[in-house]
Amino acid sequence: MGRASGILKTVSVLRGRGPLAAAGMILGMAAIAQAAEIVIYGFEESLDGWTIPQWAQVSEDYVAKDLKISSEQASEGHSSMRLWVDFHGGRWTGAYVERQVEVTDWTGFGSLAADVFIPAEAPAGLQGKIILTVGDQWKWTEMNRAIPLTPGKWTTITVQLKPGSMDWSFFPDEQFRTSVRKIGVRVESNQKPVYSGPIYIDNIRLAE
Ligand SMILES: [Ca+2]
Repeated sequence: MGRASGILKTVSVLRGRGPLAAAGMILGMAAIAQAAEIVIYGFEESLDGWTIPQWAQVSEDYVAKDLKISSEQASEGHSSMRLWVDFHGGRWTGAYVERQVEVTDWTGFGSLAADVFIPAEAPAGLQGKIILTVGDQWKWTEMNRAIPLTPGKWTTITVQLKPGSMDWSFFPDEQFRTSVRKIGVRVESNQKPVYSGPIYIDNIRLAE
């Protein structure tokens, strides 16, 4: 099995589709092999299983109110995932969404990226992070820094998955990307700014 078809198989299962769907994607194979990057969640037809987890819905620290797909903004295709948030300021609050993945072995991939958009009228100061839940113990694993989000623009948040990556609070070994359980994205306000409105997430992708 060639590298591209191996990735194709992984992606088709990540998306929860069968081998027929994978065969249907073969036309895109050359592009995948060339770009070595594949969109795993594009929010074109559904939320692809993404949710605001129950614990976040009942936590005072977490302020995401509603989640749906929207054609108001997109960095890939025609729609994105829209998260309605209510950052009231005065202390740390976050808006977190996640999805459990079906294929946990990401050995073939070197990085994960997600695009996040906040409207032009939103204040500066909001920041975003990718969070993975990994391993047999389902360890919550955050990036070691948050990425500033620029109002009116898409911001790409990228994390490296390979051994020795500098993006986490520890240096991951080869084991790290063999057991990925969940992908999460969190936008946070550390005491400020105050913002109530939409945040858009799109084009969640893996690259070699
Ligand atoms: Ca999209």
